[in-house]
Amino acid sequence: TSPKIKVDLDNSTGVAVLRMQSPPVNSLSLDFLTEFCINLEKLEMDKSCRGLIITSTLSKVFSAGLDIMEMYGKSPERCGEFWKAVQEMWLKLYGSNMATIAAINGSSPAGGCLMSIGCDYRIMADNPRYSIGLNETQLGIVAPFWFKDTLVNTVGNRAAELSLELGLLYSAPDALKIGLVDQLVPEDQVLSTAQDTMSKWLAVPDHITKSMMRKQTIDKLLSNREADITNFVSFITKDSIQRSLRMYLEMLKSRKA
Ligand code: CO8
Repeated sequence: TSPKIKVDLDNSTGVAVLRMQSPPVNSLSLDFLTEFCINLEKLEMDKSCRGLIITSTLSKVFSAGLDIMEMYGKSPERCGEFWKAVQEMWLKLYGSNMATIAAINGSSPAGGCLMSIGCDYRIMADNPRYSIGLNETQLGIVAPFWFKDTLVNTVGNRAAELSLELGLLYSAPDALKIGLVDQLVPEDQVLSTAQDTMSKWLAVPDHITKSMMRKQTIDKLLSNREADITNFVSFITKDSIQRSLRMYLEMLKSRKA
């Protein structure tokens, strides 16, 4: 199978661009997450790499979030393995020593939003048709505490409360208003703006402050990792939750017709 992720490291700037290239929607399957983590680990260990920009090669979609097929009709063991990979992706990204920028050039629901808010800064295409948010409640599922924590850290408690309880997806302009993204630029300038912005982040020569800001949130998952997996598996394998997921999948398919 062809790689779902392509990484280009510019040795002169120390900035890597990670492109998600898994059609149709860059959904986060177990294979995708594994590949993502391997790439992140490589960059993290590479002393010459100090900045990471994450973007998508697909038109219209940054990432559709967790692959729903990984949560539907799968064995508890497989669900556990999948969830561990989701945790790992977030731990590596949120805790990265690199400066990280999400160049959001399309829609970014649920897990796509988690990936975006795992970065230090977000630049989104100024297109009202693109949306971003933690819409889990609309699928009949509950965003885990560390999704919630990351959102609270990004937009504050009140905006996070509204956003999570209603499962809101924000259009790019609305996302800017609540601070879910930091900047909107024309679609063809998303990556170049990310490159320019990165130089500002790299001019500040430490990641200790970043770690100070994020450590508590990360430690909370680290010390509850197994319980969080058990919790996910028992939740997602419930008949009622499986029914919700099936209905949501059917809705996604019928929307197309
Ligand atoms: N997983 C699997 N398949 C998907 C997903 C997904 N997340 N999203 C889309 N697809 C499929 C569609 O079903 C469709 O399949 P097919 O071609 O066979 O009909 C194909 O991808 C293309 O999708 P669209 O036609 O919808 O493409 P568009 O370009 O029109 O729209 C969007 C792209 C906006 C990304 C749209 O597909 C969308 O809204 N997708 C759903 C996004 C979503 O709600 N994801 C939530 C995933 S759950 C999650 O990430 C966190 C879960 C936390 C669990 C906690 C439990 C305790």
